[in-house]
Amino acid sequence: MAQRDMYMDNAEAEAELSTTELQFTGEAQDRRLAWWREARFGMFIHWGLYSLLGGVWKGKEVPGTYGEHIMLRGQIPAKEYETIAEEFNPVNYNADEWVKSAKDAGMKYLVITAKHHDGFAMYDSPVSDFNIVKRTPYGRDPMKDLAEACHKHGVKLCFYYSHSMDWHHPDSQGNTHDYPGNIGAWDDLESWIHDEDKRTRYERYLNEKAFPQLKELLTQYGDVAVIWFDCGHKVTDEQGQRFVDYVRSLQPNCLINRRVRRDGFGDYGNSGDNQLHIRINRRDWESIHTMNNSWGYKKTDHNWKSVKGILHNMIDVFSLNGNYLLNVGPTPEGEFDEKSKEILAGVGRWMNTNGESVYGTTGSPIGKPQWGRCTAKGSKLYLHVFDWPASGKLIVPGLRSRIAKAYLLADPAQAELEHHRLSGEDAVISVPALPLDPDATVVVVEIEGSVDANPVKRLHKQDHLNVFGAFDGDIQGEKLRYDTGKAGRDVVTNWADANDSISWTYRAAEAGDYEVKIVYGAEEGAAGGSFTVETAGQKLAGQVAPKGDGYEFREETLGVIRIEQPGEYKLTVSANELTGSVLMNLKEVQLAPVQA
Ligand code: H79
Repeated sequence: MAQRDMYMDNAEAEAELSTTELQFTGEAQDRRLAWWREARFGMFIHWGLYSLLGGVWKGKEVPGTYGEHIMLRGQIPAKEYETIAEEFNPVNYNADEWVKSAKDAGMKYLVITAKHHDGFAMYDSPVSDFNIVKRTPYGRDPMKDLAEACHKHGVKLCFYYSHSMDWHHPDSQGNTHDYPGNIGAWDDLESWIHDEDKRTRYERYLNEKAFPQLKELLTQYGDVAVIWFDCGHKVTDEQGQRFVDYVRSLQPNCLINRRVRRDGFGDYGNSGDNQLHIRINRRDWESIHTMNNSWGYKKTDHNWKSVKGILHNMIDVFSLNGNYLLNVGPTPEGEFDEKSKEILAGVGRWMNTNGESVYGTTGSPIGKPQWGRCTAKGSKLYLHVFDWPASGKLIVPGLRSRIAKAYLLADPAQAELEHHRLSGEDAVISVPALPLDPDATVVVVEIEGSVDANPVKRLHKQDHLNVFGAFDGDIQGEKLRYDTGKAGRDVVTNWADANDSISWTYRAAEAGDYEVKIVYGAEEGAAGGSFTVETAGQKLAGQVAPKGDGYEFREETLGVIRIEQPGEYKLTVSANELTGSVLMNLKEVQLAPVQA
């Protein structure tokens, strides 16, 4: 848990903020955030000296996922790392092309690494000559061109600045291979805040480099829309607040992400790096994702996501009222690689047709429908259908408002789709036999009056498998907790207490039979036991069969349950007996309709 908390801020904590705290941040923040809430979609760019190495040092791949951490993971001495600058010459860099490709992909803002943890400034920094203008044959300031291109094309310019860590400065944090007396990469606050020497020297780094460089970034490039800070767990509340105040004093409209310190600081929050699954619909948050695994260019990283996967991920975030930043790691020559360009083009094609369902929208009022996701704007709901209904009948679950009109967003004629009410809670829309876009087809629903909806999950009797994912369930108990939500980690884990359970609420619109399946991982030698799945007064028993590392998922069919009456029900998975130190990592429960 500590490991996880280190580098993400807590998505759930906002719900616990008192109303006075919210009022305190209210109006000015609303004004600052207006463009950002409208924008929804941006580009992240990780580009620095590390891009030149592409994850390889002296012919060997350095361990670790992130190319931009090579200096630390490879324990490369600062003096040696400095020398690679002599080969950094991104002659193919064309700021206009970068900004245009962001714009073509539908992105409204761009966040670029002005300085990452390695301490190298990718701009003209009078404060530290460890910068691209002074140390490379390129000798120019790429941020100047980028600022111009952004301002020209109407894309917001934002800077990532590593404030808390700097592996080059002798008094900062992280680099103990050159500076053994420094604060280590894994050291927590407690380890140094009472250490006079470490604290004084760290303050010197802040005063000598971090604050003055921020001033450069906020005075040399015109309007900066966001300063994107990282690893705020490494600074004190007081230091974090100083960063906030300093940015505000230089550019009062510039947004600050919460990683400047932690919850309660800055303007908006972030989920974890590459976190795919998030639990709640919160105000003003941003999800950040790479196209492969690394942020900075890495020659050996070929684990590219599909356009469809990225689109589903993005739309999921939008439906939870979040913004989405998609990362590109340009090459040392200053170009986007072919694969990144291909992905951007695919995403751009979708955004070009469906952008209306993204910009200025807010999260779903109807929860997470089984067939996809939903976003909303004014009197329109945008239904993002991932799983097209074979019957041609798309059920809009929990929509109590009357539908005035329904049509396909990609249809320029906006031909009306037939629709009718199933009940006070549900409506149904007749859709064509095939989706217009197999990745995600958007159905627009115009409603009468304001939105009246029920977000409780509705059970489907045809077309869709009913999936109850761990991240959508509510945990009861002491030990059980949500995993990181990263790829393959969308489970509840640490099921170490037999009294713990997880449950979901759902609504059945009609009677029916469902086959119950459970999907879980269980580590050999660690997990094991028995459990019960209970719903609508019926119980099904199961036995955990351990296999692999706890994330090798297996599916087990437990039996059939019958829903006799329409109504709201609870589905609960509880432990009976633990035979290992934990029960299992539960991923999901499925209710598959059984045709009578
Ligand atoms: O910029 C990207 C990552 O490089 C950055 N956040 C995204 C946006 C990031 N910095 N740190 N982390 C993510 C989390 C990893 C932290 C650690 Fe470590 C890995 C702590 C210890 C091992 C980094 C490498 C700090 C010390 C070594």
